[in-house]
Amino acid sequence: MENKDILSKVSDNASAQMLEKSRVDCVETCFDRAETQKAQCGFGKNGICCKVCHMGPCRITPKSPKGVCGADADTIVARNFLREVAAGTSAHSDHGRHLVLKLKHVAEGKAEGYSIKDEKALLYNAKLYGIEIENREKNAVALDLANLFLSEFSSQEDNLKTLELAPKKRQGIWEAKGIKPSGIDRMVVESLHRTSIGVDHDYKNLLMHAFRTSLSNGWGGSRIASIVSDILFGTPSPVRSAANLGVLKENTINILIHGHEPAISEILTAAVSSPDVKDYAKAAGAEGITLAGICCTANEVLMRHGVPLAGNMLQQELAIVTGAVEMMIVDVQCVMPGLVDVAKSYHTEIVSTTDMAKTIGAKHMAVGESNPLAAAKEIVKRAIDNFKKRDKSKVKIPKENEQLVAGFSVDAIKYMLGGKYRASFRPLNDAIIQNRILGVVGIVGCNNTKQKTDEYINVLTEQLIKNNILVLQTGCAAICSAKAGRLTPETALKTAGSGLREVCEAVGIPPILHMGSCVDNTRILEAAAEIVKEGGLGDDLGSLPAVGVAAEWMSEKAISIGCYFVASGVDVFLGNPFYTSGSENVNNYLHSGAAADFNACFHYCDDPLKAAEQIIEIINKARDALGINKTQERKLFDMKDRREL
Ligand code: SF4
Ligand code: MSK
Repeated sequence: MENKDILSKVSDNASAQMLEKSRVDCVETCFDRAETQKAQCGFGKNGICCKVCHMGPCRITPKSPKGVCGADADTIVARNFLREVAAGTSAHSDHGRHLVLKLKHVAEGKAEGYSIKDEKALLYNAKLYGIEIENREKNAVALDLANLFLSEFSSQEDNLKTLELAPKKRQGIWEAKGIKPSGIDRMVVESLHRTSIGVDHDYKNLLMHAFRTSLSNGWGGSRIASIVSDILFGTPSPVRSAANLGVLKENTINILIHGHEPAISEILTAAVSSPDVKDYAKAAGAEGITLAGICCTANEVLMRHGVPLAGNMLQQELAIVTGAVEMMIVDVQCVMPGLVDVAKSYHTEIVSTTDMAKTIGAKHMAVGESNPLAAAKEIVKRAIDNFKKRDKSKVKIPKENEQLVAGFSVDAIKYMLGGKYRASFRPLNDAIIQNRILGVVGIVGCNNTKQKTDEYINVLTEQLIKNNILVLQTGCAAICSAKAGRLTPETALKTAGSGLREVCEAVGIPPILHMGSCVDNTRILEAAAEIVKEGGLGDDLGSLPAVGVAAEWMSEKAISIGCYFVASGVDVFLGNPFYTSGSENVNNYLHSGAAADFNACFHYCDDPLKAAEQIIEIINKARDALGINKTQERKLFDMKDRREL
């Protein structure tokens, strides 16, 4: 691969160096495989290939506008879309379910190695769901909460209780449209039923169920996952750390954790810092152990322990190409099967830890229910044993290693804004009303080999903060800003607009807030619901000057996330398109018609600068509707103002 080709694929220098090294080492990565997959199937891209029964596969063309059963493009495209939403919903929600079961086992005294780390979060959430907390043992409260959450998965007729955390007006919209979900599992099963041969053929009916299913993710499975993670592992608060492949070290044992579910990575974090494991590493001739993360497992342990970020989605193979990784420990989601082949060229071992996610060629070492800490230590010691196999001639660690601040849970933001005794969103609402902050944009999602990594996210983020828009980030998008050095107040404030800078400096927050993993997108909704509750910016999520962006998305999870944002009233920009263009009706509904139902829809824009302009236009329209789009008297928000609050 020529240097200019490499620079057209990745934005950061560390990735470029490793991509170049992969060429020298004759290692194939996703960037090479993307080349060999270049002529991608047009039927797949347009969503007009159907194989839900074995009379097919049927493909829609002008000459054959209907499948064997008579299904047209609208039906086929809508069915495919709903199946993607169902898959995304199931991934996030199953993650949530595993955590709820862990909470249940903790409450029953059956989960060795785990405990309730954040009792305040337990009591706060139990109260939120109407569970009695006075004079009760915390385990009894936790058991009730876990059982309530399990019923959110299994409920057959009742609507999800978690929906009640949304503003009343939005709940009314869901009721009126008939899309209030009942149990999460039922929504996913019904999605598969409806899309099987000969069931639901009305594209609009299928799409409405897509939105209903997504709500069972955003206001169900994902929200529950974030709540339970906070209870079991602690609610994140601001923490300093570092990002990019330069966090790996020449003289330490380098272990990467990759995937999504925090239960295993929490135990691994504990194992790495235990004295016997540290001594074992020293005895192996290393200066210590460097634990770092990839993708959203990285975000989980960064938010709670300050574990550094080695990289985002498309850096998972490049991290191994450094030649300095003793082991990559994986759990679920976004883990490429290609890792095993890359690892063969170095001494790296890939270890899978959960029975539901195995890869041929990876060593499987389950971290189960019985003595998980011992299992985690065994894995880490195996990584240490691997250190002696490292071939120094193959080691090249890029220098890139940017400082960052992360850990902005909703609780932490409230605390930063209002202080310990008056934690509140009021100062943010006032700053928006007074036009110091124009609006809020959530930038979420992945990297995609179809786009130069990180570029869309970086360009858009810079434009937005320049225009006084507070940016909330999660997932691999947040890792992208971290690598660009934009997650410290010091660097980000240099490019922020004057109003945003004033507010951020007064309350001590950066203009780009890292709020967690991709499951934590619900923290963005939680923050939006808090802003509505605080008052002065309308009575619905749909009235806020707020927009969501999935800039470089690739996963079915991102489609589900986009749908629950739109159904919640938040417009969503996509940096690459859905596979829906084969049906004008489906495409038009998603990209404009939905606005009549939800006051929000999807927008596809492949140019981040144009996207910034369109986002600002949407935000200004929302401000006009709220009657706050006039220049207010500009005034610094000082300590006196905060005390008066
Ligand atoms: Fe073809 Fe209809 Fe079967 Fe789909 S469901 S594969 S369109 S016959
Ligand atoms: S890991 S879903 S690539 S954000 Fe959550 Fe990153 Fe997207 Fe996976």
